Amino acid sequence: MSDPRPEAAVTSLESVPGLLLSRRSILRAGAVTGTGLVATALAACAPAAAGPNWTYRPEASSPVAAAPTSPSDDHAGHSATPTSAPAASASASPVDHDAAALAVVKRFLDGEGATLEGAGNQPIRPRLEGGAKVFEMTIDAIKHRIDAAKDPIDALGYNGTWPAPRIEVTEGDTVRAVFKNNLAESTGVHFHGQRLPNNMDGVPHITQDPIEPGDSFTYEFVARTPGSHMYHSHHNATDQVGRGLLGAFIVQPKDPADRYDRKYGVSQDIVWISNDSLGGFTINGRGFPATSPILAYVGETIAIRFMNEGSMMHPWHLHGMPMKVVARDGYPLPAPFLCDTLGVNPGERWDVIIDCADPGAWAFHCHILPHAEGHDGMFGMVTALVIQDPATAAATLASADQPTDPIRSAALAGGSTSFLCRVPGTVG
Ligand SMILES: [Cu+2]
Repeated sequence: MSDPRPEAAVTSLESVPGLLLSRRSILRAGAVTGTGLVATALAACAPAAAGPNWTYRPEASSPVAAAPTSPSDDHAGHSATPTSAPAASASASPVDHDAAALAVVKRFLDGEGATLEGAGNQPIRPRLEGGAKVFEMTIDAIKHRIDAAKDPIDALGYNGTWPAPRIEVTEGDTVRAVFKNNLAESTGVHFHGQRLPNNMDGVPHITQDPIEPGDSFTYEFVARTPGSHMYHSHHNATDQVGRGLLGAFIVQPKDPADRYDRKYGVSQDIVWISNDSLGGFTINGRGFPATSPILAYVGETIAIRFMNEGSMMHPWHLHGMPMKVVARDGYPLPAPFLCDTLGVNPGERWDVIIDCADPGAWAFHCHILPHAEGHDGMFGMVTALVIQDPATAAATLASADQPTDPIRSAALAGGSTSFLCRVPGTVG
């Protein structure tokens, strides 16, 4: 059977300069990763041999048999588990699985995340007032895009984004966060993981009255629990958190020696908040192919802070190399351990350190497969750790292609999640 895919789609993978990988080397990386998701999708670049063209799809009588409007938006109702042999019936039109899977990967490689407005998880600078770090926050109804193909959805956001701005302070700081409720409904804000004065705990009818529409509430406390934490609605929370009222609250240790840059030599500190309600399965408010790739050099060490604001457990699986787990819920582990799949329950935060040893495009995804890949390719909780050889990367950076390097743009701009873990106000 001849390769049914358009040649242009195939060559586009070779022309992505940010990957700094030839098609052959991508495939070699794919061979190393075995049956992994990216390997599977990228293997679509290989000339088709005698393999079958995929025709499986649900029976026409199935409620999910209607064709999705895009390769990536069928996950809400579609079971990824084949329940029958490839359909011999002529009632359902055959779908070219490879073409659909390749198309969605191409959108990722073209940097779809960077094209979307309203990137969340951006740092917010406080105003200093009488020794307190003051954060002015609004609570808003917003339009939010999960990816470029789906219509914007009616969501909620702090300061207009999902995830909310990333609040980063130092252990011992006095935090004063003023929340103005611009919603048509009441709410409350909880700083999850902090040891708080009880009246600052943010649970309506328990520790405070709800923040009514048009009203404000000021949360003030000393940040005394270092590590990876969150802030989110604690009122009508299934709906409000599910629709986007969630964000990262990072408390850097007072002793600079305990920061991840000093302690582990990390050069990127990445926040990764998952959700699984409105908009399906998301990482930092986006679903694949609009998720942000992570870009690193061979020899670089990076940190990832997994945070789960959803209502399901998600086992994060990194191809190609292990993750060293160093903290849970902000508390350093007495004995860090290695793994390649790490289950993160709702409400939990797990911090991992990754030594980026081997070049390649390594799939990084939730391993509950219905959260990550269906018959039309990958969606939802999928991204890639792209590790580049420094010399090759330098050559590319010096080339004329660099300004239009889409994967780099996606990594750095499209909801970029990495930041240097410097304690504000300290040097080095
Ligand atoms: Cu999952």
